[in-house]
Amino acid sequence: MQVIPSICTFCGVGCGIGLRVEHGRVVGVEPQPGHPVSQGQLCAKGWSTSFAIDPANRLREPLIKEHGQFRPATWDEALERIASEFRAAQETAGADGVGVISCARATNEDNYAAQKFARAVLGTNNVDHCARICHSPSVAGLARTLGSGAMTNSIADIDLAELILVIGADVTENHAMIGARMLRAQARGAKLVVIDPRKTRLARLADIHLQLRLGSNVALLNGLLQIIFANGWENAAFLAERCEDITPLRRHLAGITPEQTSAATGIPVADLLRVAELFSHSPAAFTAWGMGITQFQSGTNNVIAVSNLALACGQVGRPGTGINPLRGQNNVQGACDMGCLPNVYPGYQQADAPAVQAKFAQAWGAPMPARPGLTSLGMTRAALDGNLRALMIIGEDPVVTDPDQRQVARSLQALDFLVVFELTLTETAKMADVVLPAASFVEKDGTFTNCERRVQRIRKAVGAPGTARCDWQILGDLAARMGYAGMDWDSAEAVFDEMAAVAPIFSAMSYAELDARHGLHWPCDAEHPQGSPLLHAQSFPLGRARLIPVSQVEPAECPDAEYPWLFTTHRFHFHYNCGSMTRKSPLLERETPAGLVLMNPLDAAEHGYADLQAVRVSSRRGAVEARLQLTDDLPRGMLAMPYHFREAPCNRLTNDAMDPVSKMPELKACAVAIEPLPAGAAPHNRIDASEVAHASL
Ligand SMILES: Nc1nc2c(c(=O)[nH]1)N[C@H]1C(S)=C(S)[C@@H](COP(=O)(O)OP(=O)(O)OC[C@H]3O[C@@H](n4cnc5c(=O)[nH]c(N)nc54)[C@H](O)[C@@H]3O)O[C@H]1N2
Ligand SMILES: Nc1nc2c(c(=O)[nH]1)N[C@H]1C(S)=C(S)[C@@H](COP(=O)(O)OP(=O)(O)OC[C@H]3O[C@@H](n4cnc5c(=O)[nH]c(N)nc54)[C@H](O)[C@@H]3O)O[C@H]1N2
Ligand code: SF4
Ligand SMILES: [Mo]
Repeated sequence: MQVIPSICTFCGVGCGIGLRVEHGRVVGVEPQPGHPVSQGQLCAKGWSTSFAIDPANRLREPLIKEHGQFRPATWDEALERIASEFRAAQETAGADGVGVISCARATNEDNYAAQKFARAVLGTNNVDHCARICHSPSVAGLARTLGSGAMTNSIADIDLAELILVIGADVTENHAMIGARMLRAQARGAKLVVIDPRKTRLARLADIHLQLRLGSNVALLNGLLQIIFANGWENAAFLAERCEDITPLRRHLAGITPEQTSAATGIPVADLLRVAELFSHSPAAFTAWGMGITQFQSGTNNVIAVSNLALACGQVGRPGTGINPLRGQNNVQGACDMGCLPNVYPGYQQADAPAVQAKFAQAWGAPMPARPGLTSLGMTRAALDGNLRALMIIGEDPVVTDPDQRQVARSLQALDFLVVFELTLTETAKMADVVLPAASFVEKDGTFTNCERRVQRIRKAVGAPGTARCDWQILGDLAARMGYAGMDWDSAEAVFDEMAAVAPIFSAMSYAELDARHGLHWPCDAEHPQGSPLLHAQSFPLGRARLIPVSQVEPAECPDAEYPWLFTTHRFHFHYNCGSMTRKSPLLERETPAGLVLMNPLDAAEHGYADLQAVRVSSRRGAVEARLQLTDDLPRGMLAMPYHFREAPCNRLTNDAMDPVSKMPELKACAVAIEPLPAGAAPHNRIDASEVAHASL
């Protein structure tokens, strides 16, 4: 048996795996010994990788829909159809009448190709990906406070931290190897503080759990900061040396009392005082956050409030500290870095800057679009309005993972043409006119960039099933068919080298350098040839950092007489996003086999519900049936669902009210009603999205 070193395909931790290959098949996975991130361990999802990519579960040939049914097609026919449909859409609706949604699960090389295809071949900046509904508020918020939106420190800094502050992240479940590292830090004496409305596993083990009222993040963070200012616990030297004038922020917070903060958040004054004192006095505090603060209409403000707190206490720019958004997908950092965003080119070069446009027009030999493009939800809305006619989705399943499923289904149906590149026939792929089989990460060379900006190599271990191909190859062929010759690379390495030549933050990276060690952190250039595990030690990209006054904003939809329960969505350890990969594993499927609605047992007793009872949950946008699971993880008055289960799709309920800055939808809060199903009835939901688009749910 051969063991080929690679990187896990699931979350942004970026664990090192070995692919066990026998007779041309990946038969298992083992941890890479000595890998600096995973240190010889993997979580349950990593161990179960071989099911997720098994050829038996995969698309093998292109499919074209005729009279509502898919039939197999040749690559020639499928690509010709895509080329002509995209050209036709642009003739009717202009260059911006088409769009590309790229894939944070695919490689940097695939993502570089996707945005180059959008800009150089289609002539539009309509390119985006799932970061929009993930960490876009972190990117927007930190751009305003520091000038750069990535993790400032590295995962290894957890080993050096004296205090770890986790806000709105369920780390043991979702970034399992980072969660384990935090618990090891606590065992050696670091203090662990968790801010979360649920009693997560990490919250139960923490030294202090601030179980705040859901959505009261800015009230809490402002309140902590006011206690720090009132007691003179801020880091005056750091503020004077590294930050802009903080007088406006001091004034903004001056009137707040700990009692008011306690009333607004539900947290006892004594706990507020203790956390403010611990955080401000710690020699090194590592701050990390996730979807519990970004997925709100106040997402950008929430991130700014975290940044304010860390800056005021000087907890950034040194080992063991940092302002650290825990990026979710294995390569979501990379998809952003590659420029799969409507406003930036590779390496965060601004799409509306004439000098940048001129640079890429010259490098790629094609005119560049003048204006920034639409976001992913902007594209689906434009489809409904008839302004976007053709869409390419490379490895995303918005029918299951975007808010307000019926609206998403209607948008996709309103398109003239949809093409999806996928490993399997997802709910979104079922809606497509053409589906292309994509090679998975074990069938290609390339790179993934984990949450700490570490670019790591993945390697082709086996051939792809049927005629499946790498996303960058498919895009290159399609480009040639559409009359553009600048994407005819002969290897993933050639794509990477072209990328490194146009994106200064990668200029000193090459496959040889990445192979020689366990990857490199960007920026990696002439000044930092060994990469940059720690950012902002001397100065910030903005020069001085900014502490910006922000105020508490409640969720767009709060419980009322008609929809009396607060509803939130989160993740389970054993399943990953739309579930299209982890649910192929019988081992993972055995652990959490189906959609559940979580409820506090005291609420159940009061309203007469029992564990595993079948219920119907409804919001202003739709309804879903599932079974109840009683758990005191949840506070009273709140219901929660995971979003991995296509047959119990919680995104039928969620609200697409958006953060005005980042366009993040409010996936963490809306209002719902619940009712029992008749005795003996089992939960049942219509799954077919084309039916869902028309049904009254
Ligand atoms: N097992 C597994 N791992 C995954 C994924 C997966 O699907 N499954 N997905 C990956 C992806 S794409 C991402 S982005 C990451 C996401 O990882 P996380 O950020 O951990 O994601 P969630 O579980 O959605 O939400 C995190 C926490 O936010 C809390 N929360 C809700 N509202 C509030 C609030 O108002 N304030 C605070 N402070 N907390 C709140 C929830 O209770 C929850 O515990 O995980 C990645 N890893
Ligand atoms: N209610 C609710 N909804 C949410 C969230 C939430 O917390 N609550 N979280 C949001 C977040 S943070 C995120 S990131 C999104 C994730 O939403 P999605 O990106 O839609 O979720 P994934 O399951 O990761 O889908 C990726 C698809 O890519 C395919 N794939 C994997 N590798 C490749 C490849 O190399 N090439 C191609 N072409 N395809 C590939 C997989 O088969 C899979 O179907 O969900 C969001 N939706
Ligand atoms: S922690 Fe994340 S990267 Fe590591 S094995 Fe688990 S899913 Fe894979
Ligand atoms: Mo995410």
